[in-house]
Amino acid sequence: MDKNSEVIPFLNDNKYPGIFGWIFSTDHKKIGLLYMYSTLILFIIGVIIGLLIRIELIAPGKTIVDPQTYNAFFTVHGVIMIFLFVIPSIPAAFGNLFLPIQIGAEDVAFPKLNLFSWWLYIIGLILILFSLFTGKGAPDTGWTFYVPFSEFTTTNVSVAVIGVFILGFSSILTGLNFITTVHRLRMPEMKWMKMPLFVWALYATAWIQVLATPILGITVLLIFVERMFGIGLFDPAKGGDPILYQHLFWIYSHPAVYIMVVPAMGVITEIIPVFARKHIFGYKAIAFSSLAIAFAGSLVWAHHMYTSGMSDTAVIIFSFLTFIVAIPTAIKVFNWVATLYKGSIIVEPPLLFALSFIFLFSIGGLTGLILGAAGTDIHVHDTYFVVGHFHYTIFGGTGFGFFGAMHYWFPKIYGRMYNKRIATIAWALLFIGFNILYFPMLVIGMMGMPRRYYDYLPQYHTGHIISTVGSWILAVGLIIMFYNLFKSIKHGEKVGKNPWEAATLEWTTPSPPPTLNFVSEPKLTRGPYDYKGVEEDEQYS
Ligand code: HEM
Ligand SMILES: [Cu+2]
Repeated sequence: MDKNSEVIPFLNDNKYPGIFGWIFSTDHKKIGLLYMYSTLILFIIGVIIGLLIRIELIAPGKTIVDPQTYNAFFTVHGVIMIFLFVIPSIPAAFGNLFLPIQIGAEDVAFPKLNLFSWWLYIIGLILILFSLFTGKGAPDTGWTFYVPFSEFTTTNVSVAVIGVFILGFSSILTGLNFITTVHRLRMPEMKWMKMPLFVWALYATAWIQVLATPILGITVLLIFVERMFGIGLFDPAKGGDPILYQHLFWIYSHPAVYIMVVPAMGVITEIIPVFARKHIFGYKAIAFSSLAIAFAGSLVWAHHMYTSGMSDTAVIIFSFLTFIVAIPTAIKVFNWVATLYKGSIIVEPPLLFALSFIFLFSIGGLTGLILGAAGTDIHVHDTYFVVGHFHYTIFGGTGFGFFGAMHYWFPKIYGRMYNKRIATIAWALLFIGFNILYFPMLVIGMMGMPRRYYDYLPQYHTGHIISTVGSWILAVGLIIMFYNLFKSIKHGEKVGKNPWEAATLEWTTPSPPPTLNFVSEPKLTRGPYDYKGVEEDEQYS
């Protein structure tokens, strides 16, 4: 393989000078990195606003901002984290980077559409940023834009919802591209049951993106229309129905939580067998449970609406369906644990993130059952218990899955390794800070602390102090983690093709991969989790 040294890695292959070589590139890997950098910047902005929220809440009464600004803070924090970070992050960043390589393809099915999707993301982002600084102030509705408030408020909701509408298109097009890519561009030897499970997870996600996202697009567009023309869709005073809005919103937004977490589960499924040196336990069960989650997860939207006045029968049906989703989810967790069982476990940073994903996501799932059960939900509905629950699921799950992906694929993307000791220290701080930050939220939520409140009663004070201190520990962990990764892009130790001795196709091509992904026609010599005789990493020379 002397040819490797002549191959230009995708990072240096520039048709245009400077930044244009990136923002006009149709290479799926560059687009993946564009998404990764843009979603990470948004994540950092979202975190800074989250830290400000926590500082405001460290004591009752006013601490740093007035109530109106506070409302803008939690709205913008939520909108950024959901629509600009977690939904696009793993599929658009790591899916773009590795889906084609894992199936032996040169690119996605529609490379130009892929670039266009990123541009739509940026346009949506610009509109949302625009909405913060123009008109009569940043939106203050919460990220759910619940009517009728979102129609009466004078803040800049109209611009923000158009931004969300455009982001929806970006997501749909990415999904469409991935579905077509998986169907049409797999190398011939790669049958469905030989695909890496990350590809399966992305495939299931792509279907949700294509089928559910249009509903969100229409819904936010209807808010815009009603704000502009006052035609009485959702406003009861004009004969509209606010509950209709909630149905439409959650018919998308519940499946959206699976857009966020199924790809992360895919990442975990790649990491665990590599570091347990064992074939994944229950390949088919994991593949089909991704599809099952996508399907069953589309039927449970009304569990967000138990308190909105549905019939008892409806409540019971939606509660039952919600519990059904726990089955394919639990199948995955059992299979990960079974893979680890009696494995020859090698503790490396990606595995630490994967293990904390399992732990934190399980707490998220269990608290989710408390919310999914109609009886207990009545007590904790709209309290901090909900805030604790979804941070455990989405940040503890998807967020840690994303960090795991960064640490797992970093050497492949940049051809260098980060400092593993620093990565481990960062991980420990993240994990500890995370629990100190969010666990008290579950407790004060059960005590009755309402969600989205500026001020609170003295009995919640201790919980808020602990939580705010936790947010600082977490922030230190993030700074160390990003510093370590960022520095290693240029200064990390060089690595060869396959530093983890993994078996999927991306590890058979040079690090970083060349523009068309493979130096010579890729060959499928083993299953994706078959580690027998995986070649030791060649030293970089
Ligand atoms: C340092 C990290 C973070 C901190 C300190 C933080 C803190 C908070 C706090 C205190 C609230 C509640 C605001 C209120 O109810 O008044 C909140 C809300 C929210 N957070 Fe975070 N958060 C962080 C990271 C994240 C991440 C990574 C995500 C998504 C992946 C996220 C998604 C949300 C959403 C969607 C809301 C809206 C809450 C609602 O609808 O009531 N947050 N965050
Ligand atoms: Cu839901």
